[in-house]
Amino acid sequence: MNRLEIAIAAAREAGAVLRRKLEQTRIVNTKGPRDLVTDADLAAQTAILARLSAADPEAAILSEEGGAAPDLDGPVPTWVIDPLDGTGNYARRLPVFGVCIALLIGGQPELGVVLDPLRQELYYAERGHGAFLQIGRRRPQPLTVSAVAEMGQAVLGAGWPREDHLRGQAAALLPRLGYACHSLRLLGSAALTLAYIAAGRVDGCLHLNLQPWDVAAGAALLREAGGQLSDLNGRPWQIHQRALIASNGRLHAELVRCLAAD
Ligand code: 2AM
Ligand code: CA
Repeated sequence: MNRLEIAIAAAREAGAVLRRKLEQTRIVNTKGPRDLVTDADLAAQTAILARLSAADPEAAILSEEGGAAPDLDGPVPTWVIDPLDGTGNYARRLPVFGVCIALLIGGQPELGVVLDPLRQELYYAERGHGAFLQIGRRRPQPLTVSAVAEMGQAVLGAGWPREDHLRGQAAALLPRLGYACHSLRLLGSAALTLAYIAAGRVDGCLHLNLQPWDVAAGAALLREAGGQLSDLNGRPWQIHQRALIASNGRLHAELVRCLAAD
């Protein structure tokens, strides 16, 4: 198996765990204000770690739910995983959540996999080889971002931060997007929002406090699907930044301008 196949197999195993546990999931911990962990996050993580460490023992691993934090910028290939992106949705049985697995080398995503286990939608990309969506066992289809070039026609995703001070910033910024765009969607899963931009379903998004595991896989998808990622000032995305603007590329400059307006 090559690394993409390993990542896909691990994501499918975690997805099966999430499907199985959905109806009887329990909140086992509260990591911080408004930050939950369920037994399903942990069980899905266990499945992924077992698969990755057996199949790729040389690589380092960064996972949301624990373990040491490896150096993401170094030359050692590093798996960056979020066993469950959208835990808040999952705990409420809102059917918008996903499994994210990416491989980083030197801070750059080499490949990324996002799986929506309820819809059996598998999004994957490898650097230089394009991005694809496989639904069920059907033939994978290449992904391309939307052609929407005007804010007035754009459907935009956004996150609602957990931290009070970032809520203030979000409350100041979101109305700017909300007035300018066609409509807003707060989906509750940053990774699926990025996958949807790669698939042309959503045209752009704003998130103010993402972690590497929320965004690494989606960044791999978006780059291969022709999208763009940056910080709030339009500077090229890098793995350690918290705030993210992502788009189909055509809208990017306008998004940056709209958010910078005073
Ligand atoms: P999680 O479910 O894996 O924690 C919610 O808007 C989305 O942003 C989810 O993808 C959530 O990931 C992610 N997120 C991560 N850290 C966050 C934070 N501090 N505040 C809000 N959302 C966060
Ligand atoms: Ca998570």
